[in-house]
Parts: sequence; structure tokens; C-alpha cells
Amino acid sequence: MRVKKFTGRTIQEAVEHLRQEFGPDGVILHTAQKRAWLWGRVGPKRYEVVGAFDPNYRSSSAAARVTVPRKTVPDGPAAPSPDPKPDPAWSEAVQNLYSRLTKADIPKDLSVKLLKEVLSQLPKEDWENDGKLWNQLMEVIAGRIVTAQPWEFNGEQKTVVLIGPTGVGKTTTIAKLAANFSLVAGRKVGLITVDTYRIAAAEQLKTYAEIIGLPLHVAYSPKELKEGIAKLKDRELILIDTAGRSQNNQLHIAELKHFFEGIAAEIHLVISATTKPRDVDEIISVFGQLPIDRVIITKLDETSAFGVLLHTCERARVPIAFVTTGQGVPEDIEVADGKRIAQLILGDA
Ligand SMILES: Nc1nc2c(ncn2[C@@H]2O[C@H](COP(=O)(O)OP(=O)(O)OP(=O)(O)O)[C@@H](O)[C@H]2O)c(=O)[nH]1
Ligand SMILES: [Mg+2]
Repeated sequence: MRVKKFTGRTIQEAVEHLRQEFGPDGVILHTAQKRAWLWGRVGPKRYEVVGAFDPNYRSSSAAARVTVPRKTVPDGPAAPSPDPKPDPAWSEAVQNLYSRLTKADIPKDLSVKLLKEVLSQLPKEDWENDGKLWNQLMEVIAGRIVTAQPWEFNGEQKTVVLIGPTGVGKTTTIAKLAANFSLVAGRKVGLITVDTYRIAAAEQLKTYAEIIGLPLHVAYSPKELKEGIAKLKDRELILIDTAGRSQNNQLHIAELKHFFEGIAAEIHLVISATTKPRDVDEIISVFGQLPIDRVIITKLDETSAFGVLLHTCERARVPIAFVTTGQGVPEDIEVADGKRIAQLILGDA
């Protein structure tokens, strides 16, 4: 892996230098705005981009990874398991997998259901074979993780709104998406924030918009939101940030709903991977008052029990679009991949 610092008068220029040297597979590790000190006086602004390139790893940017095949969401809830208790006749190998699943925070009834599915797909002679059981369970879990179709830009404008509880990482995720789709994928991106509750909230996104070089509109009312969208009509992608809402505050949820009525946008519900399964149910039921199209799961780096990804997928019944894995903008985001998520949940064979 090669790591190198690139500079430019604008962030675009610094990224361009990185592209020239590392090509499309170079990834941005860090961006910063600097002022040079010239003989004790403040010099002109410079932008710095630290990039990395691994010749053995292709297509490593989030924008380039937007190529996962679409899986279809099954209709209606899955049929309940007739017997949600672990079977005393299970082999030690199956019992081990059961405890792995429950340790990953997968509810007991779902764990039993998954293992029954595995056993029904394997011949009896394999029921004590650790490797074969693990492989089959991986398949079963990956098959249940529904991931979203890649974002395509075919002349139609795409408008995406991020909603969700407070502090889950909505604004940071918008910054990651904005940087990847504009700087890496070269798309025309515009930003809107309707988070006018805290003074610092709009400033947070404004800083990112300035660094990346993107237009940002602050909308204080549904009317201003519509005006903001109209002003960004030349943009291929509009990303809209909202204020975090507690799932226990019905008034806030109603207000959010009112803001987006009649707006043709894809609504992404953002949930942290550190959320307890019971709270995930509550969040989905309350935010589900809005028409949720996708989920984004953040803070994968803050937990070692990844069952919440499967649980969210089962409950929300919409595809997972992205997962985020750290505070770093823009690099800590990935397009959701069913196999990779199944591997995280189950751990190594
Ligand atoms: N560890 C980790 N931290 C993250 C991730 N994404 C965001 N954060 C951090 O979570 C904190 C809150 O992030 P914000 O983006 O402000 O969250 P928000 O949902 O916009 O918050 P509100 O607007 O107040 O509701 C910040 O410290 C982020 O750096 C992630 O994937 N992993
Ligand atoms: Mg925010």
C-alpha cells in the first residue's frame, strides 16, 4: 500500500493530483484545509488530501463499490417458526452456532428459525459437520440481508433524505456520501439541511459543503425546502439532512412528516449498529410513519455484535443501502453487501 499527501488550491485540485498518480482505485484517507505561514504572515488557503493506493485491491472507493446486485425484498413478514425453542436433539455443532447467533444479538426465535432452515437444507450426515453447517448458515443469513440497488445517474435527479434518531451519524453520513459522489465519482451534488434546531447543526454541514465545494441551502419551512430543491435543479444528486428526532417524541415525527409530504425523495432511515434490538423495533415503528425506502446502519466500528443488521433488515423490510464504519469523512462508508454483513454477524468459520 502506498500513502501520499497531495495539495491544491482547491480540494478538487488536490483530489485531481491524487487521481493522476493513483488512478480510480486510489482512496482518500483524510482531507484538511491549511493556511501556509509565509514569513510570519498568514498565507493563502491550501487543501490537503492524504490518499492511499493498494495495487492488490481494486475498486475500493465507496462510489466504485456501488455495484452490488439487487436482491428482491420478500413480500410480507416471513412465516413464524412453529417451534422457537432450541431443539434438545441438536448436535454440539448446531448448539455452538446457536450460541454464536444469540451472542451476536440475534433474537432467540430468529436464531432457531435460521438453524432450522440450515438443517432442512443439509443431508443428515452433515448435521455435525462444523464447516458445512457454518457455510450453509452464512448462505441463509446472506440470503436474508436485502441490500439496495446501486445508485444510478441516468439523467434523472435523485433526491435522498436521511432521517433517524439523534446522534446516529446522519450529518456525517451525508458528508461522506457528498464527498464520495462528487469528488470521487464526479457527480453534481447539492445539499439541503432542514435541521435548524441547533445553531451548530447547519454550521456542521456548511463546513463540509465549503471544504468539498458544494452548494448548501438551509430550509426553515416546507416552502423553503421546495425552493431549495428548485434552486438545485442542475444537480444530479440532492442530499437532505434532518434534525435527529427521538422516537418517543410524536410531535417531532409529525413535523418531519409534514416537511416531506409531496416531495419526491428516497427516504433513508439511519440506525446505529449499537442500538438494542427492542429499540430498533420502536424506531422502525415510529419513523415508519414516513414512507421509508432504505436503511443505513452506522457505527459498525462501535460494536462486536452485528445481529442488529439482520434484525433491522427483517423488521424494516426495506433494503440496507450503506453501512458506516468510523468517523472518517469520506472513507468510512461502504455500500451494504449481504455476504460481508453475514460474515460480520457469524464471525469466522
Ligand atoms: N464511531 C463512529 N462514529 C460515527 C460514525 N458516524 C458518525 N459518527 C459520529 O457520531 C457523532 C454524531 O454524528 P452526527 O453526524 O452529528 O449525527 P447526527 O445523526 O447528524 O446527529 P443529530 O443531527 O444531532 O441528530 C459524531 O461524533 C460522528 O463523528 C461511525 O460510523 N462510527
Ligand atoms: Mg445532524
